[in-house]
Amino acid sequence: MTQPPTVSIRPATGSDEGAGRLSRSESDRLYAQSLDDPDGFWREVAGRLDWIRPPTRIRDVSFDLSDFRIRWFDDGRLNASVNCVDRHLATRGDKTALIFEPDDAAAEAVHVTYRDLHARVCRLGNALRALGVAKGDRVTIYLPMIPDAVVAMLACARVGAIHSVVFGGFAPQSIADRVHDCASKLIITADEGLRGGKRVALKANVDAALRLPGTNSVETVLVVRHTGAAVDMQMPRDRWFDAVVEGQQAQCEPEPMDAEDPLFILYTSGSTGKPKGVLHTTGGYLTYASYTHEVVFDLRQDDVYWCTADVGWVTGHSYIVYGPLANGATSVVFEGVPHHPDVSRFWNVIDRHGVTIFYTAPTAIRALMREGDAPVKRTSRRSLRLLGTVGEPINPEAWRWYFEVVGDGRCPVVDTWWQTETGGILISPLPGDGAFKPGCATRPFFGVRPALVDAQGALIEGAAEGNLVLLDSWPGQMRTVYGDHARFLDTYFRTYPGMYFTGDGCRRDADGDYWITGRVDDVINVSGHRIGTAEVESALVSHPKVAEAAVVGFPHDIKGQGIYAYVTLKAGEAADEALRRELLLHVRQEIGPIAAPDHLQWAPGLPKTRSGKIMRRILRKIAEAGGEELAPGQLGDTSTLADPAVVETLVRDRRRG
Ligand code: 6R9
Repeated sequence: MTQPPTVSIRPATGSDEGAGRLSRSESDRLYAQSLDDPDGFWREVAGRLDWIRPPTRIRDVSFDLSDFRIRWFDDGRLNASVNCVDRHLATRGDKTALIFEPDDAAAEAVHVTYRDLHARVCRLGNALRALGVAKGDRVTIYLPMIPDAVVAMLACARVGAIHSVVFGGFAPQSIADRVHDCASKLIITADEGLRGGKRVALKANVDAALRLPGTNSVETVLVVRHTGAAVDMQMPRDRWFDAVVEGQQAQCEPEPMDAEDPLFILYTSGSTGKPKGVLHTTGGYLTYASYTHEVVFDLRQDDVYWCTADVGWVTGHSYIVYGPLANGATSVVFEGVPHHPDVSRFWNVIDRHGVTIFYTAPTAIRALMREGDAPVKRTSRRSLRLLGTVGEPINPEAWRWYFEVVGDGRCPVVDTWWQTETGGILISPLPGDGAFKPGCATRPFFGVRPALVDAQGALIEGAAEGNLVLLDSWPGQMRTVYGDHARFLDTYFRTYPGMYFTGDGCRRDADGDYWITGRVDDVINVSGHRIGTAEVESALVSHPKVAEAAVVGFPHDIKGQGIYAYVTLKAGEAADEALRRELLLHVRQEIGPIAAPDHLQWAPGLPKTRSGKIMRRILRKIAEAGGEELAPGQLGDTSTLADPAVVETLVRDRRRG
C-alpha cells in the first residue's frame, strides 16, 4: 500500500506558536509511560482536579465477563461543578468562561465570567434543591445553545443530579422515550430556540412529549425565556426559570460525589432497538475530558476556544462544557448555524472573538468548501493557531482545504476519533507532531490501547484492515447503559471477549497509524450524528400504510452518509409522491429532522434469506450504485436469497431513479 504524503506546518515567520507544545518524542515517551505504569500515570493526571478526598485507588478494571468491572479513582470524592467553576474564582474570577454568540449575527455577544457563572450555577442549584431535586435524581435538559444550557448542566452536577441533555432537534416522541427511560423528575427547556433565523418550538415539543404515555415521572418543567414567545404554561407543573432562580442565594453547597457516582446520561443510537442511555461517572470522566482537552488542543491560558458542536451531543459535553471549564478556558457557545446569515459566519465569529482553537465537523467543512475560497478569504482568521475535527472520517480533500484555506497552512489539524461511549478523544494526532496525514486519526492518546481484530476476533498485526477494539480501559470510558447493564455487556464486550468493541472499521498503515473507515454495524453517521437504522425503520412501520421498511446508509457528498429507505406498502396502498412526502414528515415527527431519509424507494418486496432475514448488504450495494448499472456479481453472494426476482426489481427501479 502506498502512503499518501504527509503535510507539514508552515509556521508564520518569527512566530513562537509551536513553543510549549509536546514534541513528538515527548509525547511518545508519555505514551510509553502510560502503558508501563498506568496507576502512576493516571494518579498524577488525576491530580489536576480538586478533590474533596484524593483517590488512593486508581484503577480497578476487568473486561472479562465473569469478573467484569470498570472503576477509576473509586475512593476519591469531588464535585464536577466545583472543578469547573469555584476553583477558578481565586485566580481567574473575572476571566470570561463563556462567550455567547447568538444566532442573530447583528446581536451583541455576551461574556459570562467565571464569577458570573458561579452565581448562576449556585442560584439554579438552590432552586433545583427547593424543587425537591436531590442526589441521583434525573433531570432532562432540552435547551438551545445558550449559556443557560451550560448553567443547567453544572447546576445538576452541583446538587448531584444526573443530567440527560436531549438535542433540541429531537421530536416529542424522542423526548418522551428519553424521559421515560430514566424517569426524569424535572425538565429544563426554553420557550423557543433559534437556528438560522428559524424558531424551534421547544416548550411546545415538551408539552407534546409530556402528553405521551410513560412521562408521569416529570413533576416540574422550568422554562427559560429566550425569544419571549408566548407559550402555554400549565400550572403548577410549569415554572419560569427566571422566577425560580430569582431571590436564590449566589452560594450553593456542592454535593460531595464519589468518583464513581453518575455525572450524566446521554442517549445514543446503536444498531438495535431504542437509543441507549450511555452513563458517565464523575471522577474518571472529568479527569479524562480535562486532560485530553489540554493536551490534544495544546491549551494555553489566553486561548479563545470554540467547539461548534451542540451540548446535545457528547462533543458538547466534553469539549464545550466539562473539559474547557475544568481547565479554566474561555469557551464559545454558538447558537447559530454555519450558513446564516451567510457562509462566512464561522470565519466572522473567529475574527470577532479572536478564536485561537477551532473544533468542528467534517460535514460543515465540506458544506463550506463547496462555497469556494472567497467567503473564507475575505476574513482574517489570524488569531487561529489550531484546528480540529470530529464526528466522522474526514476525506483528505476536505482536510487539505481546512488546512490550507481556513488555516492558511499555519495550523495543525487534529482529526480526533472518539465516541459518546469513550467520553473523550482516544485517537488523534497531537499538535506538536509537525507532520500530519490528511484523513488519518493517527495514533492513540496516552493510556489507550487500540487493536484490530478480524471477524472471528483474532488480533491482526501490522499494516491491515479490521474491526477496531480497545484492549484496556481509560478513565473516560462509559460505565453502563442506564438501567440495562446486560445490554452494555452484550453490545460492547460480548462480540470480542475481553475487548471493548467500538463498532468502527479501521485500517492501520505501515507506520502503525490508524485510519477510521466508518461504522461496521447498523449505525449510519449522518453529518456526524449517529442514527440507528432500526430506529428509522420502526418510525416508518409505525405509519398505518407501511407494511415493512429497511434502512441503509449510502455515500453523501456533504453529510458523509445519507439515509436510504426501502419501503413496502400494505396491499392496496398507492405508492405516490404525496405518500412519499407524508412518510418523510412522519419520520421527522417521530424522531426529528436529522433522521428523515434522503432517499425513499418503493419496494414491492425486500431481499430476504430463506429464514426471513433482510439482506442489508444487498440493499446497501443497490443504494450505493445510484444510477449506475450493477454488473452481475457486484451484489456479492445472492445464493441465499429466497426470491432473486425481488432484487432485480429493486435494481431496475433504482436505475430509473
Ligand atoms: C465524538 C462523536 C461516534 C462515531 C464513531 C465513528 C465516528 C467520530 C471520528 C469518527 C472517523 C473521526 N467518528 N469521530 N470517524 N474519524 N475523527 O462523534 O461521538 O456521536 O458517539 O459518534 O462517530 O464512527 O464510532 P458519537
